[in-house]
Amino acid sequence: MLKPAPEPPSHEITPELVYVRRRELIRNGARILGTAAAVGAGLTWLVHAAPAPDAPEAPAIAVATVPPVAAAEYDVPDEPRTSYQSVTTYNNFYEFGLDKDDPARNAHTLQTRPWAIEVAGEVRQPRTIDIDDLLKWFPLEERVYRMRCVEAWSMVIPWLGFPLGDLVKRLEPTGNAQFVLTLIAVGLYGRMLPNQNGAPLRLVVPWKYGFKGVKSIVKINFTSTQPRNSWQIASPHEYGFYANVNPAVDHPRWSQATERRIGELGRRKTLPFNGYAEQVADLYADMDLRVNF
Ligand SMILES: Nc1nc2c(c(=O)[nH]1)N[C@H]1C(S)=C(S)[C@@H](COP(=O)(O)O)O[C@H]1N2
Ligand SMILES: [Mo]
Repeated sequence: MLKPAPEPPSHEITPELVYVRRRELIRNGARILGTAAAVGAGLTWLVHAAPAPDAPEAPAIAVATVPPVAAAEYDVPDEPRTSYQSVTTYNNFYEFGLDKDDPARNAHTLQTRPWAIEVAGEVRQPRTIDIDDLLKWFPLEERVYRMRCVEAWSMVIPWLGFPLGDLVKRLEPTGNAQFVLTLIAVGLYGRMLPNQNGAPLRLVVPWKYGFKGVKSIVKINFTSTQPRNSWQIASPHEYGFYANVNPAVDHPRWSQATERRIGELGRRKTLPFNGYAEQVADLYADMDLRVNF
């Protein structure tokens, strides 16, 4: 059974982040539009990063340069958003327990400050970055994505974050990397990311099963060889490297043809690439997706 969303503790809202982003907002607004009026317009975005109807009142994250309304290509307009309560109390975060309500109960023990991210591997300059420095690098934008867990349940979540591609460019890997649609999330529903959802930094790859969405990232390692992920190591015949959402390829223990959308009765048909085929299917055009699951 789901517990009600806990009141956000005041430390969840990082004052430094809000302060820093407000300054950045003013700077970006000035740079991009060059007028005092534009700066004023920017400041209004700060206050209407709309929280969920059922989200407890809390200051919104400052959103610089991109209005906190998902652009059409990053929205799921015909499918209702999963409630804030469900998004933050029905979680997979095995470090904090195996039941769905364990992370919401236990993740308060996660200390998200200080927080360092190690950048290693085939990159111009291996180094360690402090989360509060990294958070100043990019404007935040809202993207509403479907999320489909390999366990055949799904949600629709309004994330707040920045494109992984922008981060990768800034880290200067020596090889060529290409990223479509992929977001690094630092918030959801216009608020700071709760610990149970992977604070302070979490990957969102909407066309892949949820287990590719690494929570609470501490290291980014650029490699030229395909790494093995934890779930592959745990059970390679059940969880593959690609992990593309695919209704035609069943999990060995259950069908992937349909899914339970949290908060809805009945089931929905699972869409190829979780509904993002138009954007990403060509990346896998030459692949046998039964072998490369
Ligand atoms: N570090 C870590 N990240 C993780 C997991 C985990 O157990 N540990 N579970 C994954 C799985 S299986 C899913 S479905 C999503 C769930 O994200 P949510 O709880 O924010 O909905 O997180 C993914 N990221
Ligand atoms: Mo999952």
